[in-house]
Amino acid sequence: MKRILITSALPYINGVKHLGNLIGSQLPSDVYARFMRALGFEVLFICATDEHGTPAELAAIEKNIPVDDFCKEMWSLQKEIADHFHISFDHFGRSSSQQNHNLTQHFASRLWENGFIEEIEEEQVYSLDDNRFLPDRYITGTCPACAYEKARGDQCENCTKQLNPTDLINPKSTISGSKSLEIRTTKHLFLKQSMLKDRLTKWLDTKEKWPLLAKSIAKKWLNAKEGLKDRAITRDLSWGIPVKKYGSIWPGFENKVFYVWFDAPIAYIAATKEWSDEHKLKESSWKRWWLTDQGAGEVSYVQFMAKDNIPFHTISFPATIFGSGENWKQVDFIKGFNWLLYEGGKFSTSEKRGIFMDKALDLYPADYWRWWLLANAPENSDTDFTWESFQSTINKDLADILGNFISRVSSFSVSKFGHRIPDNNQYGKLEKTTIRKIEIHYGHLIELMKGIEIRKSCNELRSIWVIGNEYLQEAAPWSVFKENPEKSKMIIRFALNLINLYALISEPFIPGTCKKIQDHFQFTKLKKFPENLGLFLHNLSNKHEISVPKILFPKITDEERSKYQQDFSGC
Ligand code: B3M
Ligand code: ZN
Repeated sequence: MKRILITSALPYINGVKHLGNLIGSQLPSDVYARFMRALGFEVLFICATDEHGTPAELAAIEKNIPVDDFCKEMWSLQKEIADHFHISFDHFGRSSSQQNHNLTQHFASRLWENGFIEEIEEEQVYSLDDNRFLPDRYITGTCPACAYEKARGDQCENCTKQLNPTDLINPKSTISGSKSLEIRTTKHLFLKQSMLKDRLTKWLDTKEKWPLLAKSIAKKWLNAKEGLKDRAITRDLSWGIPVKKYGSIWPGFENKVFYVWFDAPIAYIAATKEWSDEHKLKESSWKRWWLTDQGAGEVSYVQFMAKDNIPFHTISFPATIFGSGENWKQVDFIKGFNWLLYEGGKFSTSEKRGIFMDKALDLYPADYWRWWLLANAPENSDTDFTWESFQSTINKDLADILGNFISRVSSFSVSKFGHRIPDNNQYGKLEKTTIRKIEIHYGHLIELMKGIEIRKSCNELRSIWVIGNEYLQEAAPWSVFKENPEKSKMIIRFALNLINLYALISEPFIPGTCKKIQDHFQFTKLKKFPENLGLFLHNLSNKHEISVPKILFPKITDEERSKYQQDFSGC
């Protein structure tokens, strides 16, 4: 497999995302994309905003602007923030694009043709004052089981009982607070997933290598006691993709749109087409990533997402693809993430608890956040962000280990040998054993990244940085200098080569800093990682100019830590 298609779950449009969202998909997918590019794979890295559905409508109403203007504004804000976090998307599209309208309607038509869509009449709560049908979770009332007063129409948060809106005592609309509700019948399209159960099961059985999280969630749904449920793929809303069949409005669905979870995954494909349209490429350039009979057979497709998104990606979207009867690429590997907690509790937008992506960048450079989040990625269980941990990780790993190495080496070099790189490259035994040690960890790092083991990869990278410090300690150029200045030249030259290596291979993790280091020392920005470390560590030439960079990672002080702990603890 020489080509890798990578998608990050689409951030929902209704607001700026928090750090938990960042580590749940965009950030790990970025590290993976960068690393795979550096290994020489042809990578296409796609994301988009997920723009439809009731929460988007409500957020726009709150801001008092039309929902399409709201989405446009939020899309550019989210794109800008992703850029500041150095997320290297090849394209950041929008689920509301024309391309996605066309494709979503295309999929629905194909599913209909193949008998996987059924029209079903349902009873649903209609709010007279809001003038609309209410989605279950926009109805609250008293739980019949535990008397909790704020139970939602889909579930009671207090006793976890699954509810129907009609179970609630004293139901009201959460949008307006109105109690003038009535039951009306409405017609929806249902995707008959149950008909595809065997096909899905067989397909999932071939995914032995998937992480447990993704597989177990998928299996749970497939093998649910009540069977695999068919899903409504339309909604009584105005904001969304119009329900069309073969290009014209689906009779009876004039005032309805497709359900956001039907069109959102299709937007992975549509955003790829957006990318190709934007760059005025041939049709074949996006199709070779998505259609197995047009080149996508040799693509490895990897999706990144938080655990709550897994059912839609392992059941509903694959069912849509299978049901179309066309040669669309199915996902090969799903990397799912658990929750990031904030100081022992949940991140909460409404309670202003936790750190949001825009605020984070006001406090510290993107790489501080990237490093902490990656080194602590919630891969095997939920993980707690604490300010203590953030402070100690950044101060230790980035400031004391990596930053300190670079500043010690460069300042010694400048003070003893001036602004040219010292010219002795006759490495001795210690240098050779150091290279061998690094080679071992580098090999692990590559294997771990190929398997998308983010935390473990960070450990390997950190070990490679530590080896530099240990080398310096043992080689002790400052004492060697007194008796043997030639040898200390060699030591420093080797150490400067290590800096060159660090700036290259740390790039997927902390790209902002690595670029800074490369610019400062005028290192060549190679696109690919070296295959032979021994050779690479001889790369710097005599002409190289050396000076001491400004402190790369100012430490996080106790005062800062306790101030921010206060500031972000919520209202
Ligand atoms: N928009 C993520 C969320 O808001 C959701 C992902 C869609 S991926 C197709 O939970
Ligand atoms: Zn209850």
